[in-house]
Amino acid sequence: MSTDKVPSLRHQVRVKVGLIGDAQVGKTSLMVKYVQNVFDEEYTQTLGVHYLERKVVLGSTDVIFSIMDLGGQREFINMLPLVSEGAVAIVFLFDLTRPETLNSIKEWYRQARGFNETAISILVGTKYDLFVEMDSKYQEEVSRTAMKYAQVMKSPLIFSSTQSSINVQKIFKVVIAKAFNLTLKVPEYKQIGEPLLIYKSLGPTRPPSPNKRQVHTPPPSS
Ligand SMILES: Nc1nc2c(ncn2[C@@H]2O[C@H](COP(=O)(O)OP(=O)(O)OP(=O)(O)O)[C@@H](O)[C@H]2O)c(=O)[nH]1
Ligand SMILES: [Mg+2]
Repeated sequence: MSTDKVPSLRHQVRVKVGLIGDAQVGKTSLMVKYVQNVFDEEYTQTLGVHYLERKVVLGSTDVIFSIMDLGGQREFINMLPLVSEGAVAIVFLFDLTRPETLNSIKEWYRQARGFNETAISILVGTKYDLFVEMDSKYQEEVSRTAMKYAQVMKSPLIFSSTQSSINVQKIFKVVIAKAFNLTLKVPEYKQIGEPLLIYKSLGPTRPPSPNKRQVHTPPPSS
């Protein structure tokens, strides 16, 4: 029997994703959970930019997520171009228990857009596990405000909990669906009080050409 290696016909696509938002909203936790499946209760401030990769198999294509997470302290703002430029998607994160972090999104969005006009943007409210325990009036107010922001930003809206593994994988599934114009079979959650997952009516339904989004598809290796 021949043991010759069959030449690989797999395509590889690199998808850069930037994670942006105020300090302690949970950017690093989300990235580490998605890539390494661990969660740490303890806070370690990100000094500058933190980078991790994860491969996702999509039919005959390997999607390599290059995830860049920018420390939320203002002193690292000079590294915003490094995280934003060439990104296929920028995920804007705010802490659902701290409304001021949602307010900050306006400025993060304005500045990141200055470096990248074409990236898909996604708005993510973090720490849903804590939020769901809070006063229902508060939950309603924050949810409605977040929905308005998502509409203005033309962005899918996702509430997630890294601690309780809620909607973490789905954030990246939505990135792939939007970037490659694929239909996602994940049900939406649109009712206030639920971990919101609204992506069908928000964000691009037909993305610009892959070149514009800077998705690099090298020829299959043989
Ligand atoms: N309860 C709860 N805590 C969380 C969640 N996600 C993150 N945290 C906690 O929030 C704190 C801040 O998380 P980080 O991921 O370090 O925040 P960051 O946005 O990277 O912060 P900077 O690096 O300063 O920009 C840590 O103590 C985490 O354990 C979550 O989903 N639920
Ligand atoms: Mg961090």
